[in-house]
Amino acid sequence: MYLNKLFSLEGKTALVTGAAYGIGFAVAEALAKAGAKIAFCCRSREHLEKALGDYSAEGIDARGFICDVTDEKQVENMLNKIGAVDILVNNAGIIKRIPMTEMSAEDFREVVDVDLTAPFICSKAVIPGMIERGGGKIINICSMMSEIGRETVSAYASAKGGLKMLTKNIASEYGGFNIQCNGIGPGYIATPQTAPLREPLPDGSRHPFDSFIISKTPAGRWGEPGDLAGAAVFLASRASDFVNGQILYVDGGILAYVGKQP
Ligand code: NAP
Ligand code: GCO
Repeated sequence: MYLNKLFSLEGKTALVTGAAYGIGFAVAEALAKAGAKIAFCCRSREHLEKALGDYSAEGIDARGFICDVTDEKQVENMLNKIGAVDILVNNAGIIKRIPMTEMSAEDFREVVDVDLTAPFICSKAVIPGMIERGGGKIINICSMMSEIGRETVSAYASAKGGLKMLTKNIASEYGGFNIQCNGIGPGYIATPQTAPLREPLPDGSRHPFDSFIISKTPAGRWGEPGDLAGAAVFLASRASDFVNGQILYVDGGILAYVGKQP
């Protein structure tokens, strides 16, 4: 009973961006199962239709919208249709794996636009309503790359590092209005975004990056989108009312580990 009350999202409306599949879908599913009403968006009509069927198969009555979150007008129109948002999850994100010296400024800007500017646009749009209603929750989906880098992901790491700081800044600027803004830093999670890193080689052997991640993760496996459910419900619920500006890494221990000894 006590735990139900602490983690219940009954009566709350959550907007999860980019939740047609992958991490966003799993987070929206978890929030719905904790009692929240779900609104989600994505860019493709095909993804939207499929997702509506997938939510419905889980017994979730989700409202879906076509909305590119980098476009302020589209975000505004979507929010007018949704009404009050108590929980915003900035999940929509893209990655371009290109060595930095070969990457165009245009490609770099596109990644920053989706992964950093869009969370600014969506948060900016819901904060006034949250203030009016006495509070709210914003969860930014960050990354290992909010802390560490690697070859080919300069734009993504720059955006996700920036998203960590946007998280801390929203917490600093609006914490006094009972708004908690925290991040979740997923480790390597098996979704379409990371599928190219897991694709078996032509001879059927494991992709070297796949083996690398398993050896680099103390849990010894890739994460599943559902691994993020607990952190999402915690950060969306009153259980986290005095937690603000934090990034909760859900990574099977990667960030704690120096790597397997040779
Ligand atoms: P994904 O499988 O590629 O799914 C991305 C979702 O975002 C899709 O629903 C996509 O639908 C939507 N989307 C992309 N750009 C959008 C835009 N401009 N406006 C609205 N929707 C948009 O990605 P994922 O792996 O689930 O990752 C979700 C988030 O977690 C991302 O921010 C990612 O960087 C982060 N993350 C992922 C991992 C991982 O290992 N997978 C680890 C750490 C962090 P449409 O294509 O229809 O728009
Ligand atoms: C990559 C990956 C990562 C993950 C994730 C790690 O190419 O290294 O795609 O960046 O998606 O964000 O937390």
